[in-house]
Amino acid sequence: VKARAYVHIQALSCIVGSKYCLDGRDEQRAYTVDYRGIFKGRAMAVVRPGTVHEVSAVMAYCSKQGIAVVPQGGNTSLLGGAVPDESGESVVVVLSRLNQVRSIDPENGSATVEAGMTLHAVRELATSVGMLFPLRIGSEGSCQIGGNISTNAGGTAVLRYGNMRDLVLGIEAVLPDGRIWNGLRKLRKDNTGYDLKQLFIGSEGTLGIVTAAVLKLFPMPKSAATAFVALPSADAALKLLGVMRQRLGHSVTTFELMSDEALDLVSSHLNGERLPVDHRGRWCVLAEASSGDSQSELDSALEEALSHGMEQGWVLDASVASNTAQALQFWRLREEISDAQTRTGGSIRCDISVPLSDIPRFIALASDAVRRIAPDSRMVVYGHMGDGNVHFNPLRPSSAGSAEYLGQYETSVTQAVDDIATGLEGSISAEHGVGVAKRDEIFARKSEVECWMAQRVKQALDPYNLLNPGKVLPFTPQQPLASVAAI
Ligand code: LAC
Ligand code: ZN
Repeated sequence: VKARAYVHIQALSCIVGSKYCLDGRDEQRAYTVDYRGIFKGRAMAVVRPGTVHEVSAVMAYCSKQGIAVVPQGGNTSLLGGAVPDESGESVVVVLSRLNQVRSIDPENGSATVEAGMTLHAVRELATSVGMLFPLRIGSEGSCQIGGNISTNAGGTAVLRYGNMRDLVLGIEAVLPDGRIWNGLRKLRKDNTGYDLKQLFIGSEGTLGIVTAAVLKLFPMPKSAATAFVALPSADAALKLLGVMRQRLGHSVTTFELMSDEALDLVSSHLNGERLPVDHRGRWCVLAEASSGDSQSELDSALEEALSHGMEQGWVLDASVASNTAQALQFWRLREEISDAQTRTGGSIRCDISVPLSDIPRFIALASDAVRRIAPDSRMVVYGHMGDGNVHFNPLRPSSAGSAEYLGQYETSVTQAVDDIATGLEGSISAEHGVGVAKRDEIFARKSEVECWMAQRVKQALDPYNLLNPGKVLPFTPQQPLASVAAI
């Protein structure tokens, strides 16, 4: 086995250069373990190709040799979708060196970029031509466009601009046999058959390796207004959102809900940072509006919506940021929650969505269910309420150890929370995807016909199960090459 691996490593080094073919355990670690240190795999080699042709050559070689390939972007996945399994037999293909801007066309409202550009770099690129690339997630400094596409990333501007799927016009991908598909179209209309790029969006690298994409750019809003609001209940938050949408229409860009336990956690993580509101209820909301109108028009529309909320008793207190620095301070309280959880340890992470109107009901039912199973849990609940999506993440009481709490409750709490979401016709993975962590549970909950269709798509594009095996779909052992040849 060792001799065989040696031959493969030599061949891969010839393609990408020995400097970019890592075979030592230590130098591989940043790519074989996820950033939270929860999913730990091993690889035969980690390769870092510099061009799409090198990606293609690596994939063609691995395909001929029957070697599994795990594509990886910024390695910020929460569900283990981007790291290899423990067999040590797969090759991790890291896209970070494919980080060039291929072209930018402000008049068409599009930019063609390679998969390894960080989201931050793409947002800066758009800004440099006076435009906006609206995807916004906390990991923007590390996560990469290819990963954003492969996981159909969501985040905090979906309410206004949609998920990643809505932001992609075209794709270039390397297929499991190594061929390159150039689907880098810059069109807003193209009804010429199956929309094949959709197969690569959200399929977590199981059907092809995304190497470049044409992204939509938007006019940069002229004004933005950010509010931090305290509310007595999730139901009040729903009502406030309704009023904001009535008064501000499409300008409502962000509507993020946070429970008091989530805010306690993040504020201690930020060394006791004070909240922008004096009167705290059970919940807070970070709301942002942005538009092409003047700042004063936007401000007064937001103030009106908040005053109306106060009169109705839905709003207990509200603070509107008076400058960008203050807005960023509000944002930090929201965006640091996930990291605060990672550092604290002992979070059961459920990422659910239900029809927006059912969010308060979901939260009430799920909180009751968790209290029955694990009574002292802290209800760290936060997320993208405007999209009907909350991260419902019960946290260990401070008296309990992380491993102890997770060992005792993770499975039963997850099942209970997911059952409630399912009962409300919701999703048990709204934006974090499948990876390995959610794979079996998701498949067990889907209908036979849906599982059949997914398996057939996989078989059609990747008949030998070489691309990211064991992710998204139930694990099926790889076919040996002998039977491959016979097919
Ligand atoms: C967030 C990540 C965890 O919303 O999805 O912060
Ligand atoms: Zn989120």
